[in-house]
Amino acid sequence: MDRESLKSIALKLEALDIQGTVEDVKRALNEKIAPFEVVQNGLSPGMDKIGEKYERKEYFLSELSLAAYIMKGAMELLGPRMKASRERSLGRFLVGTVKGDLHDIGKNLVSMMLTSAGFEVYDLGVDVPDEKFLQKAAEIKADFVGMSSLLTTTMPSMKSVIELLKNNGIREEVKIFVGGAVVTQSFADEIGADYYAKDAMECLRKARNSITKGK
Ligand code: B1M
Repeated sequence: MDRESLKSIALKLEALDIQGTVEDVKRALNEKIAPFEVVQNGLSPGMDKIGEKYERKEYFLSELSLAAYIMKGAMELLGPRMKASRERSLGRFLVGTVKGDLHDIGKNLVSMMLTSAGFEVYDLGVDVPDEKFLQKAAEIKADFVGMSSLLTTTMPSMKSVIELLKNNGIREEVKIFVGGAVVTQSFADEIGADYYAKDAMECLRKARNSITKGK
């Protein structure tokens, strides 16, 4: 039953059915499917199909935008269900999408998951200049700096942010996380990030583990 509900969400999103996607997400929540499951196994596969159709020129920028609009509406339903209250912060987690990149759905999901688990999240938004990461990390005394990139062309900014943190003496004070559709473990290793996470759940798990383990 769960699998069918999630498949239906993916198909409705792929078909850009606004009403249908929202209704299916509501139904899945009523069926007590975990919000993260809804994203991971319902909305995300739907988004992947949209990306594939865009590559085959069956969908264009207007369809990508509509898909993002539907996804954001669905996330508004899911967000409140992810919230949990914690008395103590697990650490200050600065997060943003790197310069030149406007994709924020995955980054917002990462923020939501971390917040609900008890991290104090500072979200810089999208198209964040390298210097802004540095300035905010210093200002809030961040424990974690997380960068998201969805475009091959914006990945190099992750490296330049790390260099900037290094040159300003705060690289060793923070744990650096990178992620996003185009990012890989080997890229993370190459640029000297501490952690790569393939999805928001893995980001949360690695951030939590790093607290007990150190770096
Ligand atoms: Co664009 N786009 N887009 N797009 N878009 C992609 C990324 C693309 C793969 C589509 C394709 O061609 N198949 C392609 C990039 C190709 C590449 O560089 N290799 C692409 C392109 C080319 C573009 C434009 C250049 C198109 C154009 O203008 N001609 C343009 C660029 C604009 C810009 O940023 N400067 C563009 C624009 C857009 C929209 C604005 C229309 C819209 C984004 C709206 C928004 O985000 N507010 C959009 C969308 C929706 C997509 C696709 C279809 C879906 C992305 C998404 O939201 N996925 C995407 C295709 C795809 O990825 N399959 C595509 C769902 C989301 C939950 O997944 O963001 O990957 P994701 O996040 C995951 C993980 O990656 C991870 O956790 C999340 C899951 O739990 N994660 C992290 C993400 N950040 C993390 C950070 C972490 C850890 C994990 O640590 C800090």
